[in-house]
Amino acid sequence: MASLFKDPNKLSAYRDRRFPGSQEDFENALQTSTTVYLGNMSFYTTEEQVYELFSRAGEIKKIIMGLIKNTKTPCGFCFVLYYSRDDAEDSVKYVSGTILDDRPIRVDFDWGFQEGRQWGRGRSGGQVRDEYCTDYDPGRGGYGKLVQKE
Ligand code: GTA
Repeated sequence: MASLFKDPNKLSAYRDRRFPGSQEDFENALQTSTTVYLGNMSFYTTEEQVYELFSRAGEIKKIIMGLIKNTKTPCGFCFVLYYSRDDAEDSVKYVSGTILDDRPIRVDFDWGFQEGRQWGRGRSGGQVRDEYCTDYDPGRGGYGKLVQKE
């Protein structure tokens, strides 16, 4: 079946500031990669739960949980590596928006995992978005880290 994801601009709204290449390299990677990013996960969701849900789209090669660097505990995102591009596309099409641990998850194309990308990039060691969260979110550590300091 022909891919529904032909336009690189429509593949992902996210641009990784630390991607080591040009915009063109980034778009090429997004179009061919077999890796997806899973966001808006609960900190309590396990790798086994991710495996169960994401293997519905195809055979999984590896799951890399996103972690807080100093505590090595989950911080609400992960990378799922498939063997096939079609399966990665299916997970963006069909798994994104489904509910995992009571949360609507977001599945995004990713340019590919590299060592270091498993760590949250926020100042507190978790994800950047959680630093600014002003709502109380028990599945993601309560209030945003910067809000807690105020
Ligand atoms: N493929 O959407 C994604 C994605 N995100 C959000 C993170 N990663 C993603 N990969 C894909 N798609 O490897 C990857 C990163 C890294 C790992 C952890 O997850 O490539 P991070 O979330 O801690 O840091 O990354 P990142 O992505 O460098 O943060 P960024 O781009 O500054 O901000 C992410 C979101 O945080 C923004 O979209 C916004 O919602 C929020 N945010 C950032 N700054 C502010 C601010 N000043 N105020 C309010 N909200 C903010």
